[in-house]
Amino acid sequence: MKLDDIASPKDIRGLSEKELKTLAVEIREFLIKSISVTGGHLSSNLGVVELTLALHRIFDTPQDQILWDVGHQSYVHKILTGRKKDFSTLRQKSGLSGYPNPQESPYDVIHSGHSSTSISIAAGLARAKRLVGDNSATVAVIGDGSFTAGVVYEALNTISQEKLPVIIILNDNGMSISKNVGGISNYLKKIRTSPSYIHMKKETGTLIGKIPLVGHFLRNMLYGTKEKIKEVLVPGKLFQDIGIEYLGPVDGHNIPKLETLFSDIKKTSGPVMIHVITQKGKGHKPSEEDPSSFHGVSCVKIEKKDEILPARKGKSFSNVLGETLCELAEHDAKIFAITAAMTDGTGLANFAKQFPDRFSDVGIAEQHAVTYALGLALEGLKPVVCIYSTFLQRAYDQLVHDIGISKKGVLFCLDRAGLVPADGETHQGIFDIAYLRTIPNFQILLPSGETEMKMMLHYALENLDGPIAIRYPKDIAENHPDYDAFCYPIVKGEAIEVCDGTDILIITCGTLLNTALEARKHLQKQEISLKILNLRFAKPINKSVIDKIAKTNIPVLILEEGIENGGIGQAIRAELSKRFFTPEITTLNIPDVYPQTDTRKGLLKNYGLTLLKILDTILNVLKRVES
Ligand SMILES: Cc1ncc(C[n+]2csc(CCOP(=O)(O)OP(=O)(O)O)c2C)c(N)n1
Repeated sequence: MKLDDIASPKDIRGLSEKELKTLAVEIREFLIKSISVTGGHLSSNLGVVELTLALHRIFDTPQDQILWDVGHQSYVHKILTGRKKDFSTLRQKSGLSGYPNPQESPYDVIHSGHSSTSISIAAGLARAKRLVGDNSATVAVIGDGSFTAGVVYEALNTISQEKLPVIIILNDNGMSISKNVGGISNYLKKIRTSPSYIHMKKETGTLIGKIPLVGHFLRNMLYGTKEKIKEVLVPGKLFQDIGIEYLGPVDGHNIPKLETLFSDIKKTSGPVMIHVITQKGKGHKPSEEDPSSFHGVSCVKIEKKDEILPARKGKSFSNVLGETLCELAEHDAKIFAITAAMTDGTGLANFAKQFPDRFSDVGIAEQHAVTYALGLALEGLKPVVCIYSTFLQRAYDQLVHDIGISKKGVLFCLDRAGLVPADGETHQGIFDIAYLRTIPNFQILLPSGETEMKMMLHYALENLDGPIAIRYPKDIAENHPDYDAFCYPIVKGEAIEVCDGTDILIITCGTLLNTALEARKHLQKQEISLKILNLRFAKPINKSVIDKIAKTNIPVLILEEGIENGGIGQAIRAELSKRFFTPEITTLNIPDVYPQTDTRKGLLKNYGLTLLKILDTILNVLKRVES
């Protein structure tokens, strides 16, 4: 069977063990080749080839439902469900999503991208199926990294209480993006390295049973003392004790073994967990040796890690954060950095090495990360929670209830804020300005480039008498040559008049300031003069700033990389509406939609936030005002 001949899981169900082995090799070769061109999640997918084959052979998908937690490891599933031909478009505009997407295929149950939701969804599905007598299987495939999130335990509580027939496949490779952390992770490791209960139960039992005369008696005695033996030998006792049948650990690259287990539990009437051990990056030496670097890659040369392409030109905002935080922590022993499983992504790798006593990776536990920071702040430390904008959404109540009310000094560094390329709607960082603006006592700052980012970090850590957020995009932190941020010290709520002009006032902040300055240069040639106000703060915006805007007698264009509802534009309009005079205002931002997969440039263009689009808008506004 050739990989190209697979149109659906039906095509793999009759294959021999030998054919499956060949197919697994072909799938790996295809993944490596294809991701080397498009980029994507490599090592996680290489690790689940056999697991995915076994699942689709034993379960009657799509009637039996498989939920891929996070969904970044669903590429093999996509290949086996007729989507191999689309892999050249992976993570591109109108292309194949890098995550499950029900609009792509009936085999994808639900959109995902954020971790640890699969067991809760499976619980809901299973409960609903019970109501209508549907006995199709509900399977949640979840990695050990995703298994660190609190919501997983809320879901386990329900499936145990309601005895729901949810089948949990715990895909344990010992890794999150980086090494998995914490007590649960250690517990799983203990199981991984202890003798297998399945061995004891099935193989020892069978062997003993074969002993002439006494064998049967011995086996019964063995099972008679099962409870005692369990205490010593049963891995996964924790799960057994909360009412979830635990089976494993089992080699996740051994298809016959996996299939025997899956067949055994396929028609389970209660919750079951199968603990599957896999190797992240299997079959690609560089990924096997360094699965973190190959977790998510832009493009990859097949042989060497150091040939990851493309080499990014210039420092990213994440780099600037990491560097500056290290510099500041050298002189300030109170600085303490926290990440939720994103040490590398947020730029904290060096900080973690340099200041291990003042660093904590809490696993995929954003809610806990926020409230943990409050505890540190109560003891006088300066916690810096480094987190992606999209993942901080998880912790809204912690922000409101724990941080906002206490007014304690916690700095939030929101990476990947704004429009995020390649990952699609699940990872957009466009909501943070709106959700943080609703919370009393928060300051929100947006740096335009490297210098302002550094200044904002200094400002925040020197004035950390309440919650502060600095949000910045997945982009290069470039300083614009026409704006020397150093000349303007940061003052709470104060905006900077970057340049004066007579035709239109541009109000903006963050990296859009650089685009506005480019627009100014272009329009100078047409003798159109732009006045530019860099807000710096999305909150607070001082009354004096609003007063100045209110007095403007030229049209205003507000540029913001965030959603319209609850955004900066709306905030300014609301303040102005309290005054008698309001200037003519146009706003460019993201409307009430989930932006789809695209490049960052493509996304900015879609919402009118590129240079050309801004020039267009300015000319249209001026035309409208003239007529
Ligand atoms: C709420 C949330 N926080 C962070 C992430 C970023 N993230 C994506 S995959 C991943 C690691 C998941 O580890 P695991 O579940 O063990 O899967 P593996 O990649 O090891 O197969 C993380 C932290 C996310 N997707 N969702």
